[in-house]
Amino acid sequence: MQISESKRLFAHAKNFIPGGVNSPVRAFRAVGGEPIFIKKADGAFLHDEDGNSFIELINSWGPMILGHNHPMIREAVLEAMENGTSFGAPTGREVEIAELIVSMVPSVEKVRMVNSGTEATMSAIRVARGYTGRDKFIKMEGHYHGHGDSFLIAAGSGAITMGHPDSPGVTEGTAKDTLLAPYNDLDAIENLVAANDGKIAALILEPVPGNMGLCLPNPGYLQGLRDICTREGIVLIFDEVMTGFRLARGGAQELFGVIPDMTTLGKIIGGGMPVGAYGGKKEIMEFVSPAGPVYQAGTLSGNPIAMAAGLTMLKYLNTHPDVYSRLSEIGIQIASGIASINEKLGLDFTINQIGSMYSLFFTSEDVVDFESAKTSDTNLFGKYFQAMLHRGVYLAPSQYETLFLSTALTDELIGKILLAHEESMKEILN
Ligand code: KE4
Repeated sequence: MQISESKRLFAHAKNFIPGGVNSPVRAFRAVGGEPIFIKKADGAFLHDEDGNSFIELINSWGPMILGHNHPMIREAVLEAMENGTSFGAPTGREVEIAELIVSMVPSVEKVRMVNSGTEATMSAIRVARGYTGRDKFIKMEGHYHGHGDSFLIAAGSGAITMGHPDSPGVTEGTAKDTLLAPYNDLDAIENLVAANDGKIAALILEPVPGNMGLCLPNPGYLQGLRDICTREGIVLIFDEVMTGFRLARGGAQELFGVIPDMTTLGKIIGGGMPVGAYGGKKEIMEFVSPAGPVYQAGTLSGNPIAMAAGLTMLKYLNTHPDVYSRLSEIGIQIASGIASINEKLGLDFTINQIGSMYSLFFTSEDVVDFESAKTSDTNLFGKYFQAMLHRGVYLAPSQYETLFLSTALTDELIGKILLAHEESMKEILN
């Protein structure tokens, strides 16, 4: 595979951008080789600067649930551009998307638009602290809630991929208010609550975590968290930046029937443009300035171009619920196809899949939390990543990421993915 233009661009980029990329996991540090520079994308394909094309299973880390460069999104953006790109003043579209989000996401009675998932989670924790008057919050080991200081403790995604789950630059003063528990362990939560009586403002988690690779909640786990938070007056926050509008119209909270007090959203919500949001119960959201005292702001929050893209995406998902059954079919087809190939090859690797998200772990252990995810052979994963890339399939460049499928994947493309998988496994294990 010819990648001279990507290599040239990467070498040049490193003169001006730390590590040559604007988000660490893109640098391929965990999988070897150098990043591919993308020129364009459409449907299920990425096309790089050297003319290579890839069937892709990241979809911009989630947003491209309908495939890349969807005509209806492109048209909506171009139409909005006619009227200008940013006003810094309220617009009708912001009201329309807020009303739609409230109608789609069960926990959201009021919502504030921001520009990223990180802004959403940072803001949600601040509001929960302002609402309860308490300082501490609980996060799960291996979960990733963006790069806000208080979340970069035992963080997943790029933080663990780069080997810095506890990032330098986060002060002791900040870290002391972040309490950690293993995912899928209710006893650990009870112990933290007992040891910090009346001091915990919030519990935030990825209800279906994708940032240590994909894990599933044990039966009753999410409801257990709900019950503890209700009993203790702790604000339960579902970080649905990944799962929101992906696992169901109303995200994981709709799928599992457990309703948090607040929800953070991102990725799909912007249709590929920079958008995040946080929302929840009216009585909590009324604490947000200017309605209440908790300050949060943003120059480009509710940007008209981003709102046009996001509104078009959400309107489609809201009126085409069949998308979710199709995405689940695709997820099951790929995961079961991989499982049967692995069985034929005598391989006992773990696959976790739900809807249009899945992860292949290079471990034979069940992967139910951060510790079990970390038993994976990340070197072997790196070889697999490169073998698949050279066969035209673009995966997330880290074992500690989930894959995101789109409706652009046809049966023919799924067949190509499974063929590439079989050939790659034979290559790396011989
Ligand atoms: P952003 O600030 O990257 O928009 O969102 C942060 C975030 C918050 N919560 C969850 C559950 C997330 O998955 C994310 C971001 N996800 C990563 C992928 N694991 C973004 C990719 C990257 O960091 O480049």
